[in-house]
Amino acid sequence: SDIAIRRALLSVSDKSGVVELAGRLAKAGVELISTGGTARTLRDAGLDVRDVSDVTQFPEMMDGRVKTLHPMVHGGLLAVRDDPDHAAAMEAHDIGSIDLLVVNLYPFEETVARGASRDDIIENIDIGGPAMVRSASKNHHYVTIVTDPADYGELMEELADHDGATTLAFRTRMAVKAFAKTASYDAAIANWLAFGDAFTNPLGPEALKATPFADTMPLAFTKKDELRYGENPHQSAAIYVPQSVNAKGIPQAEQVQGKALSYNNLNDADAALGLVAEFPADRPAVVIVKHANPCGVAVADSLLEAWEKALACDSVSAFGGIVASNVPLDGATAKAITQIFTEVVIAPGADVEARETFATKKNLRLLMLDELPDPSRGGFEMKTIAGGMLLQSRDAGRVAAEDLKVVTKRQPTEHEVADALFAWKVAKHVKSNAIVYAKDGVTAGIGAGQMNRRDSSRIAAVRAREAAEAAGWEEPMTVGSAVASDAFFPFADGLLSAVEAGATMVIQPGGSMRDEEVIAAADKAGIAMVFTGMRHFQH
Ligand code: 93A
Repeated sequence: SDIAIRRALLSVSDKSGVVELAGRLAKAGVELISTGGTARTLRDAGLDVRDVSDVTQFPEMMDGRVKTLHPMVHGGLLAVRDDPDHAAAMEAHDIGSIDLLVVNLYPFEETVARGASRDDIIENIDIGGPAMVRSASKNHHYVTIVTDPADYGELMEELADHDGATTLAFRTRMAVKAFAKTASYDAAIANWLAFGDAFTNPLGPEALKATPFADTMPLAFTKKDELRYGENPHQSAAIYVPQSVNAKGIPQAEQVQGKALSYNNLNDADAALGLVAEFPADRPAVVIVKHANPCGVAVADSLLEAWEKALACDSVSAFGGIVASNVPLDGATAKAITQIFTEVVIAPGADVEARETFATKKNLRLLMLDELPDPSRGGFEMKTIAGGMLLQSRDAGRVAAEDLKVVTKRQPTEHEVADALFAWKVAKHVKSNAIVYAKDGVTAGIGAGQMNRRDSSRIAAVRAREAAEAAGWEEPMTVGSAVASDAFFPFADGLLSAVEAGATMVIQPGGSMRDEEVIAAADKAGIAMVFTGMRHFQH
């Protein structure tokens, strides 16, 4: 079962170690065949090499896309040496056997990782290489395959130990490695095609709706960290990042200080980052999240003011919360944040004073990002259910002032529209049923996760009253506020409880069977209402 190496084909992208290996082979009298770049490297080192194009009598063409895809190559790799029919075919077509194949593939994953263009990435999908690797590996009973420069040393030892031949055991071991290589190579490509594009190319909501899902999902993810436990201490957990995708989010953030993030921390931090990224950096915004729901959100002229306003919305829930800002942190804001117990702070940077302040709270985790993720980017969300998995394009939907349709007799003021759009942005990130009251760029009350809309509306109003009592305000901020509902009001009752709380404007998708009833109730109360035509359920 020892097979002597007489002819070798070398075609490598990673040229490291190839000159030394080829030199040893040449010295042992092995004929060397090579593709363009590899042949050049070997010739430059003074070695005698035959071009593949000479073997195939076909030029390398189409920018190298077609160089080794030829029967003269694959016949030489695939022929069963002791099969008379195969031997006759080789004879008839003058096909010489190839005993050793040394190939490593176009650096696909590295090309994705360096943020190359789509065309560049596509060009780095190796076809001829894996085809040869598979031919040689299938025929490992006769052919030796080596795909990793780290194995050249072992190959040379094998040849030295067996008089210029390899053993079946060696060839089998290398074939296992080779098939594992082409399998993971293809998985990385499928993963990039399925997810990479959508993660990196911002697609509009319409394009996302039309996103084709593959019949089988590659889902190649790499474990980034083991987590101490999952949502509860008796659950085990880990965090994974997608392979061959330049994703940006909490897993890619730099943790400046504090102990390792827990499963819940990561989940909450993601919610906080997703919401704060909705606010353009030209005005400071602060988001405080608890249990993956925002409990206070504000935009203001200064970051400190935004923090104070967000905190005032619900200082009870903010205890042990996750704080995110859309601009770099300054010392004054850092001092204010550290006045209360905070689990995680996330921002696109922090000045020296802020860092020094946070450093005094060694349990606080500080996460720094280069930039906030684009809220209108593509991407996917997945969720397992018993017996399966649900996959959907992420909710990249956004609503602007020009998308709003006024349905009431009263037109909203410009100020009301601004508050309504602010409330709408927040509501998108609140678990359904979501009701969000907002006034002057600050959340006045948030109602989350109730099974009916009226309860969410009432809870939000109660929060606002309690915030007013705690702060000693004359009236709750819901008075004169705009209120957002993530889905339509199925009945007038939810809207009426908002009117009762003092809201003067409503923003909601519309589309209920009872829209007329709800509009009539709004008209009767003298408030303004707009329809967005877009729903933002989040469960
Ligand atoms: O573009 S390809 O898919 N078409 C081919 O026919 C082919 N044959 C070998 N890429 C092909 N290769 C790859 O070229 C090898 O896998 C190797 O990575 C690379 C070596 O090219 P060169 O010797 O020109 O540097």
